[in-house]
Amino acid sequence: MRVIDSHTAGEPTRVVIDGGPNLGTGTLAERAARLETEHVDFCASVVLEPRGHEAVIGALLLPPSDPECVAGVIYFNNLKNLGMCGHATIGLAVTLAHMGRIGPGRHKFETPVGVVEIDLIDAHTVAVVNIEAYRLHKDITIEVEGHGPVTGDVAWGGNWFFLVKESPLDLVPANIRALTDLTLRIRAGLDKAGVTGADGAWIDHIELFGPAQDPAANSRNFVLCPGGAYDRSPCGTGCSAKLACLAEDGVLAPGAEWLQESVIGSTYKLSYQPGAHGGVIPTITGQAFVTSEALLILDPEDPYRFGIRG
Ligand code: PYC
Repeated sequence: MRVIDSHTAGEPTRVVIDGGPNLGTGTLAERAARLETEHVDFCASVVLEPRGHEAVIGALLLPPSDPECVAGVIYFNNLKNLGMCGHATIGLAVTLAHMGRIGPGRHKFETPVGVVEIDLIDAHTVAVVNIEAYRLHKDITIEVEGHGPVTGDVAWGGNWFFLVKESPLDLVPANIRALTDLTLRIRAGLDKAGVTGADGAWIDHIELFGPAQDPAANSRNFVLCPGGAYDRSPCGTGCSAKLACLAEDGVLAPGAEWLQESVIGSTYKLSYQPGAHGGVIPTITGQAFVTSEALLILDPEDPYRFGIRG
């Protein structure tokens, strides 16, 4: 299996170029459902230790069903598929450019939650125009074990997020363990209170916000991902959910820029335009770098060829 690794603002992406499972035909959403239910070993072998680690996002490159798209892609992590993934879309664009498959300019990718457009600005810099993001609930208060009440918004940015405006802890690398523990407890509190996304969807990402460290940035965040890892980048889909909230609260005008810092200090430049259904169409601009090209070997005698599972 041939893979190309990259990181976007510190968050890793592993693009599977060939050697992935045959998912048949159909929409990306249909093929993604097959990947998640019938090819658990494949996903685990790509992203889990000993070849990967908890933060790696896999990106399975597939032929698109929409002829306007240059590529189809299914994103997955150490737990499940992701509907969309902002950092991995930037990583995929830079990877395709590294391979000579796309040049500067606009291109479309098909994902399980819709078509996204990218602008390859240079070899490392990509602007992603995401699917429409929106806020479902404002100011939901839940009880968090060992902490007390926490208030946040529920919003969609390609994945479901619970966004807490004022983090109870400082958003610094030294607090990553404590932030991970707190956000896991917030997620358990949401589950216990029965708070979900639309149609009962699990809110699998938790996002805390606080003051930026760089005077040029507007805000800093910490994002818990579904499998318990934290996002090293400011999280593209999380930023999309944030833009939907900023727009609805009247804090950011269409076209105005917002610089979002991650817990490690990396940044994305954000803006939005009004969406057709009352939400926003986010643009996320960031940089990715290719870090390796590799051939993954699954030796039938290797007891951990399908990853170390907890
Ligand atoms: O950038 O959207 C994102 C993302 C989701 C999970 C990790 N990164």
